[in-house]
Amino acid sequence: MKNVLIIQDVSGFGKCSTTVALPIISASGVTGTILPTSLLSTHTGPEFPGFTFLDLFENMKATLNHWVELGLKFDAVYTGYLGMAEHVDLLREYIPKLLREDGQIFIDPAFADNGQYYHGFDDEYAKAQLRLVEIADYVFPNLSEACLMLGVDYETVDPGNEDHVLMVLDGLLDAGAKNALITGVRSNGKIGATLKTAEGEIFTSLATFLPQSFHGTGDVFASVIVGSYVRTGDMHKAIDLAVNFVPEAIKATIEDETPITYGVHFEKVLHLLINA
Ligand code: PXL
Repeated sequence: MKNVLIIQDVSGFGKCSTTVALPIISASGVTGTILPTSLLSTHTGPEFPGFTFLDLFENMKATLNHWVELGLKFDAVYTGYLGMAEHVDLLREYIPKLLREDGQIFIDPAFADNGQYYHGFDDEYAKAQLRLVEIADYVFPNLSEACLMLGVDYETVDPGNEDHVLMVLDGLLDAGAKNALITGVRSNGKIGATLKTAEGEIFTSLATFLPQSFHGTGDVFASVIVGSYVRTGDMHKAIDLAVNFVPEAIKATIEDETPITYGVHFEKVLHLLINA
């Protein structure tokens, strides 16, 4: 059975990062092992002022050393929200020691949206994430994260303009990613993602655009791709699955009467991932 090392924060309430990645990867038929980077009461979005934050750097170091001593090896490593730029050097040192020779590294920078950094992040954090992009087999930023990492003005990039999207993808490949995927691209009223591979292949997948937006959909999207790709080895299928899964999760959330602060109810459509 394949085993993915998920390196993200644990936010107790609000459904994002590890609490999204683990169930999605399990439903995909892949084991998830977690390395928590930080522990928060909620995510850091504006709906939860006063959130708690505990950095777990020392515990990460001890855990990684323990796993190296045990000789554990993972089929893939998937990083998301870290919380501190200092984590990057540690991960660059330890990921190669824990990854099988044919293993894959997936990097979801997870630090910005709509051109704005999430609470607590800045240009230094974007630069640190770019150092993870250097070692990525696949990197999955949204346009905001890609622009902030590459020093491109977000306002000048149109997610509906293929040339603009390709320019940003080329920037990520030049930064060292073997393959790059931009999420949130738009075409003919639809929304989706465009992949550019090391070989120069371009693949776009689109689905219905729903105007409602929920926190955590980026984490849902990346986790579906990682789970599906690690199990099937088919990246086009994994992207199609993720692009279509997110609107299904949003529709299921809108039908529910819980408040928007409860996040996206991906649990209602997890069955779409079983044996997919
Ligand atoms: O969904 C990305 C994410 C993950 N973890 C934490 C966050 C966010 C986005 O705001 O605050 C703690």
